[in-house]
Amino acid sequence: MSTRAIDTTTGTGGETHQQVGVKSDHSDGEAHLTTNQGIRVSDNQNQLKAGARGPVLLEDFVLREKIFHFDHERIPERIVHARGSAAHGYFELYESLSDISKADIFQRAGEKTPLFTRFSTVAGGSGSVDTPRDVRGFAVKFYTKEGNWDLVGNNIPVFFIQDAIKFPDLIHSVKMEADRGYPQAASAHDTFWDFISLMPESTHMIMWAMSDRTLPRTLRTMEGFGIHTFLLVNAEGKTTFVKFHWKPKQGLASTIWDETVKIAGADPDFQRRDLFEAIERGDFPEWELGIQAFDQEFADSLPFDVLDSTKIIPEEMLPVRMIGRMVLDRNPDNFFAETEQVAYCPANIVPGIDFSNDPLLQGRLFSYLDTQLKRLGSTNFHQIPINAPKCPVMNFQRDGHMQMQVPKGRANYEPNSLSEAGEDGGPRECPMTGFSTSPGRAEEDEQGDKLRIRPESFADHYSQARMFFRSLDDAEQAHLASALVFELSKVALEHIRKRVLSNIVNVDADLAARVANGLAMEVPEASATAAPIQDMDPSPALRIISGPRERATIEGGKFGVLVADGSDADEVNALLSAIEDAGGSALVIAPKIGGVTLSDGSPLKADGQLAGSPSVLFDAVAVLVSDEGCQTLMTESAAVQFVMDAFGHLKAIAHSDAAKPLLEKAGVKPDEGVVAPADFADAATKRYWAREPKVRMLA
Ligand code: HDE
Repeated sequence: MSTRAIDTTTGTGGETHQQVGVKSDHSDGEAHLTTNQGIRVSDNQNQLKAGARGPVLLEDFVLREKIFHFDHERIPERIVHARGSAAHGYFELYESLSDISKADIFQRAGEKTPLFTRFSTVAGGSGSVDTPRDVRGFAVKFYTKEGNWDLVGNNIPVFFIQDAIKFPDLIHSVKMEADRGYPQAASAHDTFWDFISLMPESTHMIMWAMSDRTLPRTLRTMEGFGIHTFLLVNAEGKTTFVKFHWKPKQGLASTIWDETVKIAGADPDFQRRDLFEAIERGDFPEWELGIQAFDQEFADSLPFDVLDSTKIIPEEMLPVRMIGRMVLDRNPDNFFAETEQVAYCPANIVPGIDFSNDPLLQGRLFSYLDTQLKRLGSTNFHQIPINAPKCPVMNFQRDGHMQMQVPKGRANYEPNSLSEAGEDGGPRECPMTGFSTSPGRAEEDEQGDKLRIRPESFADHYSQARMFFRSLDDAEQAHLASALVFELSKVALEHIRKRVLSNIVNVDADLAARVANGLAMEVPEASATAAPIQDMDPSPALRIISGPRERATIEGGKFGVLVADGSDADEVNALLSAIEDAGGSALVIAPKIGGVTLSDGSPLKADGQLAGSPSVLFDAVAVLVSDEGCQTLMTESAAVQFVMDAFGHLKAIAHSDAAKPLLEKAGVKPDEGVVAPADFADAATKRYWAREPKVRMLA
C-alpha cells in the first residue's frame, strides 16, 4: 500500500480560511487562520503524524489547542430559562419622570438608552422547543449612564409562589421527573400538579398558565411584566410604589393548542426564528413601557397586599401610564457571546429605583449573582462585553479568574491617602450621587421579631384567580378549561387530580364542573380557604381575545400562499403584492422548492416546500391553484392538511375558484374567514373564533 501523503487542502484552503478562520491583522491585509497564540496555521485538515499512516504526535500543538478548546465549549445552562432568544435595542423616554424618580434614564424626554432583551421559556433545557405551554421570561438590561438596570420579568404579571424559599421545590416539580428524566419542557405531569395542588397560593398563576398567555404566537406578540412592586425614589427621597408593564405595539396574539403542538414538530425554533427574521428584515418589534405608580394610601386601600407577587392591580383600578418605548433593532452578532453569556440580575438597579419588601423579590436578589458564578465561571463575568456597563466602572475589587482589566497604581484599598503623595489614590465614595437605599421603604412592619411567617394579608389565594377567569372572553375560558383537562389527563395519580379540582371549585364552580366533566370525574368538595373569597369586578384588560390589545393587523405577519403549476399569474401576483403592501410577509409554498410555472408561463420561485411548510407556520393562508393543480394537490396529504389545519386553527383562507374541491376534501365549511383572494388582506388580520365550536370539542 502506498504511504504517500495526500494534500487535502489543495484548492480548498483559501475558502476554508475565510469561513472558519480567526481573523488576524497581519500586515498583508489577508485574514489568516491562526492558533490562539497568533501562529499562522498551514494545514487545518490533517493532524501531525509519524508517517502518513502512523500515530499522532503529541507535539501537534495546533491539534491539541483546537480540540482542547472544543472540548470546553459548553458551559452549564441556566437552571431555569435555559432556552432563550435575545436582541439589542433601545429605550426611548416619552416624558420626564423627575417628579417621581431621580433615575437618569427617566429624566429627559426623547433620550435613548441602549438595552439588550432576552426572552425565554422556563422549564425546558436550552435545546428544547420554543412552543411548550410555559411562562415566558422577559428580561431587559438597560445600559444607563448610571450603570446597568435589569428588569427581569415574565410575560405573566403574577407568580406561582409568594416566598422565594419555595422556588427550588416549584422548579424541581415542573422539570423532568427525578427518576425518569422526562417530560422535557412540559407541566403536564404528576409532580408539577402534585406540588401545585398542595400550594393554593399558585392558583392565580395557574389560571394564567392554563390560559392562552402561555401559548404566545410569537415573542413579538406578548406582554411583559416586572411582577413585583418596586419603588421609585425622587431627588427629595420621596418614594412611590411602582409596577412595570411592557405592552407590545404588535398587539397580543396566541396560538391554539393543537397548532402549538404541531409547530413544535414543524419548527422547534419557531419563535427564535421569528424574532431574528423580523429584525433582519427591518421590521423592528416595539413595546411600550408602562407604569402603575401609587402611594401608601392607595396600597392600604386595596383588599390585598402589594408585596404579594400572586396579585395584580387591575388596570381598571389603576391605569397603566406609558412612559416610553423599547425598540429591538439589532440581532446579536454571536449567540453564545451575547444571548448565552448575558447575566441578568434583579439586584441590578440604579439610583432612583429601589426594591420593595416583596419576599419573592428579596429572595431573587441573592440568587442571580450566585447562579452567574456557577454558569459563567468567574466573579469577573461583569467584564464580558454583553454584561459590561457602558459607564465607567471603578473600584478596588481585584483579581479573580479571567481578570481582563489591568488596574494601574499602588492603591487597591480604600480609604487611602496616596493622592496626598501625588500618586493616584483611586476612586472615592459619592455620598451625594451614589446609590442609597431608601430608608423608609414606605412600608410598615419593617422591624420586628425574627419570624418565619406568612403575613395574614397574603392569605387570599382565590379572589384574583376568580377575577382573572371571569374576565376572559368565552373562547379563552374554554381554552383554559380544556388546558386543565389536557394537563390533568396526563396526571396518572387520581388523588392529585382530585385535589386540583378541589382548589378550582374555589375559583369558579362552573369551571370546576367543566374540567371534572372533561376528566369524567365527580366535582369534589371545595378545599379549605385561608381567607374569604371576594367577588372582584372583571378586568377586560386581561383578555387577549376581544380585549383592548388584541392583534388586528397583518403588519409583521407571515402568510403562506400555496401554488402549483398553472396557478393564475395575475391572481398570484396581485395577492403577493397586496400582502406585502399591507406590511405582511408573503411566502410562496409549492410542491417543489424550485417553484412553479404560472398560467402565463412565468416561473415563480418557492420560499418553502409544501411538506416542510405546514400552515401552522403562517398567520393565514391562501390556496391559489388551477383545476389541474387542484387535482394534483388533492392526492398530496400535506396539501389537504395545510388547508385542514388552517381552517381548524381558525385562520383566514383565501382561495381561487378552482381550489374548492381541495377545500371540501379538507372539510372546510365556508364562513366569513373563507374569502376570495381580493379580500384576503382584510380577512387575514384576525382569527375566526366563532368557527371554533364547529371544529373542536372544548371543555
Ligand atoms: Fe428567576 N432565575 N428566579 N424569576 N428568572 C433565573 O438566573 C430565581 C423569578 C426570570 O434571560 C436564574 O441567570 C429565584 C420570578 C427570568 O437570562 C436564577 C426565584 C421571575 C430569568 C433564577 C425566581 C423570574 C430568570 C437562572 C424565586 C419573574 C431569565 C439563570 C424567588 C419576575 C433571565 C439566571 C435570562 C433566571 C432564580 C423567580 C424571571 C436561578 C430564586 C418571580 C426572566 O438565578
